[in-house]
Amino acid sequence: MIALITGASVGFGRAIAKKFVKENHKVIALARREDKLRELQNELGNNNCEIIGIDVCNTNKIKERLDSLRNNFRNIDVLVNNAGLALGLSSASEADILDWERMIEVNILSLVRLTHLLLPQMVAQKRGHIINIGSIAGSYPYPGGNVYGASKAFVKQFSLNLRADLFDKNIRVSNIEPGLSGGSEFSLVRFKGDNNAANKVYENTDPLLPEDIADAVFWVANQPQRVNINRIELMPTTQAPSTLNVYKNK
Ligand code: 8X3
Repeated sequence: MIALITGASVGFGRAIAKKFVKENHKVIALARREDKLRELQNELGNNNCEIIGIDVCNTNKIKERLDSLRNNFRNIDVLVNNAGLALGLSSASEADILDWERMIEVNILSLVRLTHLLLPQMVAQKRGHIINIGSIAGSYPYPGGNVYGASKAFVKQFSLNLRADLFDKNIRVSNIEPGLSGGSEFSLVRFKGDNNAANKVYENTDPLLPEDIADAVFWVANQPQRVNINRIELMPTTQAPSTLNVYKNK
C-alpha cells in the first residue's frame, strides 16, 4: 500500500506514518515543516517514505509535487486526511472570526480539495481508501467547541456522502473520531502556545495517544476489501459524553 498522510510531521500523522512503514507499506508524509519531515524520513528510510513539505491548504503546489513523485510512490491507495486544528475554546460571542475561518480553511476546505484531487486517480485504478480524521466533537457539542465541532460534523457527513457516491467504485471511506488525545500539538495549538493552559486539559487523566489513533487507522485500512468501516468513535476510558446544560434564572 502507498498512503498519503497529511499533518504527518507530529502527533497522529507521524504515528500513522510510522505504523504503516513498520507494517511494510510506503508513505508520503505531507506537512508544512520540512525539517520535521526530514527527521521522519531519516527514521523510516528513503525507500519507504517520501516527503512533501507544503502547507495542506496549498492544493496547487501539492498537485505539482505529487505529479513529480518517484514512480514507486505514484499510485496512492490510501489518503489519510489527518491535518486539522482547533483554535481557541472561547464562547461563540467572544471567539475570533479569524480563528473560525482558519479552522474552516484547514479542517474543511483543504480536506475537500485534497480528496477531490486524488479521487479521479483512485477511480481510474479501481481501488482506494479515504480515511478522514474526524473527532467526537463532530457528534457531541461542548462549550467553546462551536466551529471546531461543526467542522468535524462536516467531515463526518462528507465521509458518509462520499460513500454514497463511491460504493460501486471499490473505493472505501472511513471517519476516525477520537476523543481527548494527548501526545500531540493539538492542545498547544488550540491555546496558541500557552503551555499551562494546554497541559491543564490532560492533568491527572489518561488520554488517548497518537499510537491508539494510528492502530485504528491501520486496522481500518487493512480490512478485507469487501469491508468498509464507516466510522470509529474512540474515547479514553476516562472520558464520556456529558449531560445537557440547563440555564436557570437566579
Ligand atoms: C478533539 C477531541 O475531546 O479534545 O478532537 O474535544 S476533544
